[in-house]
Amino acid sequence: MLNTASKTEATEAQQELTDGFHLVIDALKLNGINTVYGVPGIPITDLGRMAQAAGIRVISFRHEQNAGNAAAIAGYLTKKPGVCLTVSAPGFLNGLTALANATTNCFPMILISGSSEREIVDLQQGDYEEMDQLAIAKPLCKAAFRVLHAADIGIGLARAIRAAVSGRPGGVYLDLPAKLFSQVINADAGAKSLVKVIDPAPAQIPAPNAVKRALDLLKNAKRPLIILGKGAAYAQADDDIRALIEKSGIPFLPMSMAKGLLPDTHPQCAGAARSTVLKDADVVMLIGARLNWLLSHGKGKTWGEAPKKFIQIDIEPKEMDSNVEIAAPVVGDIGSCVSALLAGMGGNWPAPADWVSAVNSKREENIAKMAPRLMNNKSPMDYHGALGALRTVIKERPDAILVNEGANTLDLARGVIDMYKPRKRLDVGTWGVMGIGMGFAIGAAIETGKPVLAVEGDSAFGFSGMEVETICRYNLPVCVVIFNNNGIYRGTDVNPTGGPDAAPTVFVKDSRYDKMMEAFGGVGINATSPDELKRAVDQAMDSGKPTLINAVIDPAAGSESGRIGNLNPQSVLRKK
Ligand SMILES: Cc1ncc(C[n+]2csc(CCOP(=O)(O)OP(=O)(O)O)c2C)c(N)n1
Ligand SMILES: [Mg+2]
Repeated sequence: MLNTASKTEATEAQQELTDGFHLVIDALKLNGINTVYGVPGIPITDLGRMAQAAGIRVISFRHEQNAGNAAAIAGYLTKKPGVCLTVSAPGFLNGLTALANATTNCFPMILISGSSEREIVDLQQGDYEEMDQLAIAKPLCKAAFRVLHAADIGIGLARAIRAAVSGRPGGVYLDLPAKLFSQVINADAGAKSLVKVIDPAPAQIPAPNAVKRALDLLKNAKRPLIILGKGAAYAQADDDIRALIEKSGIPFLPMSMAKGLLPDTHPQCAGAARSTVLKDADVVMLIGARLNWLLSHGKGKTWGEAPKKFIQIDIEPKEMDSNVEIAAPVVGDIGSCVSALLAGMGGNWPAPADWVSAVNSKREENIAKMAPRLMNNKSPMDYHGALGALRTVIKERPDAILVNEGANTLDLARGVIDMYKPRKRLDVGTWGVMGIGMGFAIGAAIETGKPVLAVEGDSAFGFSGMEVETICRYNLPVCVVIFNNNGIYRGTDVNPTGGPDAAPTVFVKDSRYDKMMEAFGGVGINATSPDELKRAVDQAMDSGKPTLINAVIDPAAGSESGRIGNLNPQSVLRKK
């Protein structure tokens, strides 16, 4: 009798089945991925439904690029890959911009996309949403994989996770053809096929002689400088980085998204003396910062005449000597490198006192110069008046997250709004890309639960503006402030022909973006002075209600391309 019963049970267990849908969900959950950002449609609609039913948070967007940006910033904030889920061909392509941007910025992200039938795609027979997605994704991300058999889903996801977060993080593409989802396998075999990734981003310890070489150079410097990049912020080695900087006494310069790693108000912060320190420093230590265009490639006018030596700390060996000679390369993960440097410094470290006081006086001079401009209460507002108000909002709420994009709106906010804590400033990053705004704001709100202030140029906002509906739908604590100057850079250009078309940089005058938020049940406010703006933002940040404030900025206040107008090619003919 007993024997028969156990036989029946065994047969039943053998017949228990699972399929591609469930294996993808189980693999995500097994690896602690509890949130997915995406847009539904064939072939992934049911995957989203089933994921939600299984307890995964499925955040549904209006456009895949914004879902992708949310996933990317989730990766940056958590050091776990953010997952974006898209439909085939057009949905995939919409998400691909975010994947490429994540890769450029070294944010760990996985774009999982459904795709059409391989047999038809490869014979180019015109399938529904036909596209060779794997081939297209490959050059734009760190790694790309396709899974054809349900039994390989576990391995496929494990490879994607490892590729995204180990070494230099980046974007990974995972192609899941429609047929895979309904493929059925034995449940037992399915469970055994799943892989829990152990130690997905193993520490990479720097070589002791590389650490010593760097410390020798730094110790003998007369005018040393430390530059912190967003790689340093990503590392979450905040205490050691702070200890290294404070023990060394060396002035530090935070790149945009590294602001707040140490407070911008820290006595060693050289943010307000940027041009002086870049010109005059003799030894520069880069921590998770690359010598790309944002640092003028480490050479030329910005870096002055004084000869310089560079120490570079980066996880990617190929980064060394990318633009100029690196005198002391230190290759390893930022946390391990910084702790090795700290340990090697010993008790007695010479503070470069003359240099520090020279940098301090320049900083104080520049801060004093800016102060009165930030206090003006003009209406319509100029950038400084409006930003003066927002600077106080963040000072009073150092835990809030600031998202920022635009041209003048970006460059001036970066300089004016002090940050006090690590990973609170999220912006256009390495590419200076417009369109990250609402995706980053939503991703940050979902992942951290903290209030988000998104300071957006009116053009920048337009790239992701429809997601205000998403913000309302999930009732997220996001306050969007649009610096409405009627256009790109300025709203004052005219069509030189006198024809009826507006100039290419100009938008509808006096638009009321606040009405967009009201359409979805959020709070919309039109603010015309810094005082009004401050009151409205305070209220939004304290209430946590989805809010959009249309901040009316003088259309003549901005400058072409903000601070990077020099990158515009000039027509010799036009100048004649
Ligand atoms: C994807 C993308 N498209 C276009 C650009 C070019 N671009 C740079 S800044 C900008 C908008 C600047 O205007 P706005 O956001 O209104 O800021 P403002 O200077 O007016 O404050 C544009 C379109 C870009 N950086 N990224
Ligand atoms: Mg504008």
